[in-house]
Amino acid sequence: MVYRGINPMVWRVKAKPSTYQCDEQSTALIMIDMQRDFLEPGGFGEALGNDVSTLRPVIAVCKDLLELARESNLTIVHTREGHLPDLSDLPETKRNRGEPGQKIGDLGPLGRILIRGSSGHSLMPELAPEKHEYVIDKPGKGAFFATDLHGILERERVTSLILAGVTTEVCVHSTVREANDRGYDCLVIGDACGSYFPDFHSVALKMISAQGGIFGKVTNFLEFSRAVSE
Ligand code: C5J
Repeated sequence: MVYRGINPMVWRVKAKPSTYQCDEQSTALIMIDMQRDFLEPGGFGEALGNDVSTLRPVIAVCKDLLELARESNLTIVHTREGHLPDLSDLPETKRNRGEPGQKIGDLGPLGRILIRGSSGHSLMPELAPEKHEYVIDKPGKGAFFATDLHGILERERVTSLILAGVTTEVCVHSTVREANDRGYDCLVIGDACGSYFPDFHSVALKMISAQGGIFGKVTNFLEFSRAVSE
């Protein structure tokens, strides 16, 4: 549980489609699926036929964002997509989808692909969680499905979410949509998100901020850090 002061700092972040406002006490950073399985060769991302090097620039931005969130005392949640070793939480449809060279649960260079406890499932070492930070293991794309994320955020009295991670159009998008339906005010840090498909990345961000911010708002790390240090 993060310490709560009496007068929380209010931040106004330049964002699309309009200024996003939150305060340090009711805001959490949700760092989505920054796992070796998505970012390193030999993992799930590559097994699906993707060039994982496209995601590498995102690591440094996520690291800066994580450090800023730590300095600002935000509630911090890391998520990891993955499945139980006996695959009991893996729908057949998900295992069979995409005809990857190797499927979820198969043995690859990073251990069993997308299986909890394998080295591919772990978070990138640069973004390793600190002891008091939450780590949510999720079997789906959205971070609220079949997890206790909503309960944790309610206990922490969090109402605003800052989102980053991979991939923009899949797990980030699914999580933003789920969060929006649960009443959270979402801000996506665009350059702290990444996709194997640059055009999907930019369209996915546009889809969030379009129509008056139908799912939330979008900014970049520079604007967020400016607002926090003002
Ligand atoms: C995918 C994710 N792309 N974390 N997962 O399968 O976005």
